[in-house]
Amino acid sequence: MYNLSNEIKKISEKNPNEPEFLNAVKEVLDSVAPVLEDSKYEKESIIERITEPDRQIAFRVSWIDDSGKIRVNRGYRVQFNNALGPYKGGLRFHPSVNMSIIKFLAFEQIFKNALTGLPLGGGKGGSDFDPKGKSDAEIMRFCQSFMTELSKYIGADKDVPAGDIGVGEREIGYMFGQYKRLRDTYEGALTGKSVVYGGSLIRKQATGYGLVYFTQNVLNHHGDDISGKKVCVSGAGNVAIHAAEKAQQLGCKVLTLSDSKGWIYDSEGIDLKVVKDIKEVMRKDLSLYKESRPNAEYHSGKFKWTIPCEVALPCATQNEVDAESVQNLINNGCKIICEGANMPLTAEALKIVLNADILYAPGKASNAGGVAVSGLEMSQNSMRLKWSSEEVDEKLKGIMKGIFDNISEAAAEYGEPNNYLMGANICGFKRVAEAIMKQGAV
Ligand code: NDP
Ligand code: 2IT
Repeated sequence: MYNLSNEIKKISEKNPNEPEFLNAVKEVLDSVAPVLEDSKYEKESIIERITEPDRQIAFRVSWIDDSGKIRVNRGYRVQFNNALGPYKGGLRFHPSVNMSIIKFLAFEQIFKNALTGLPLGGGKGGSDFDPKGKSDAEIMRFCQSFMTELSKYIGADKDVPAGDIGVGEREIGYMFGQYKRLRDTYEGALTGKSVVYGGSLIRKQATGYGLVYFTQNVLNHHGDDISGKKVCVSGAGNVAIHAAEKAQQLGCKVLTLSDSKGWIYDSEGIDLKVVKDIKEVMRKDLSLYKESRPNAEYHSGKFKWTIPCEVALPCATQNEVDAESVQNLINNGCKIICEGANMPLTAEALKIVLNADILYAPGKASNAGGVAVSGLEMSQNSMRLKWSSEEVDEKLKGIMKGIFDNISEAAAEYGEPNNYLMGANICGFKRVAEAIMKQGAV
């Protein structure tokens, strides 16, 4: 049987200077400790195999800015595990991107993708390129250069990237165009494409909508309903906007959003038309919100979750919610935190939440709607057909319900029925481990 602290020590020594990755590994291994009591996992070296990526690729991306100067960034793709299907996971363009962050995201993605029940392995990629303040032409030249190298490693049956922070429909379009030109093949090697040329309806909305469907499932299970709830959301990107949109459609009042510069509080409920115009059309910051909604508040700096709410949906980035913030939520009577972002709670904040009287769902379960609809986009591309919005939305609802049912069953089986972190990690881990064990010494 495994000695877990020994294993964690070995992994830490093998991956120095990778705090985000090590944090993600520790969280999963801590949760699955009761499963690992079965000695078959140790016999089959599952921890060693599941924590070592199949391969991690880093490459130079040279591109020419509008002044004619050659600029250099670093690109990454971590192909972590393909026991269940082709590597699948987003690309992040943000100056903070490094190998530790990409490895942590790829590691989380393995279990998230397993939870969807679709045939998807786990991977993630990106670059330290900062899309902010760049012209469309600069974004295009960067994406083309990035894909010139990435195209050597991906393919519809091999590795299928999508969007993440800083990568949306525009960037996917430029990368898809370049991939097609290099390969001379029209295949679904990327998801999150525009619906104009092979994207799935509802993909853009899927992570945010799925998050709210998931939250509704948890609340229903506890004899409650999302309708009429006060909701705080952080972030103002793809996930945050569509989470807020679905919450409003289901009768919630959404009070806050945030971005990297500051946050807004609108006691009458956020006007998403104004937000979409600022963030998606003008690509500016939320300080402009007050120009259209003078009664709203704008605060520069970090959002500390000080506005009382019943539902909290962190949808910006990792480690955005610290101990003080979760304490604010708990003190103000928040009932549930469901993660739209990947690992938005710091390890310290998570510890507080797990010991408090508040429901909590980890991102690998609650934000899996995005990659699930990416899986459906892959199916539609392979079949050369297109499902209606209603069809995709129904499938998304079914997948989110399936994830909740499975993880709550796993949590109950291991004696902690409300511990959805444990349920998600156990359920995802067991699926991947079973698949690895059936495929021999790979
Ligand atoms: P976007 O780039 O569309 O939006 C990100 C938002 O978060 C922006 O409002 C951005 O602010 C803010 N933000 C990013 N980094 C920071 C930071 N360091 N500090 C403060 N604010 C920050 O990304 P997505 O909405 O796609 O992704 C949000 C989260 O959801 C990420 O954790 C991502 O991994 C996760 N996720 C995304 C999925 C998807 O399908 N897109 C699927 C599942 C999870 P600003 O506008 O100022 O840049
Ligand atoms: O974190 C995620 O799940 C994503 N960024 C979406 C991945 C995908 O392949 O759709």
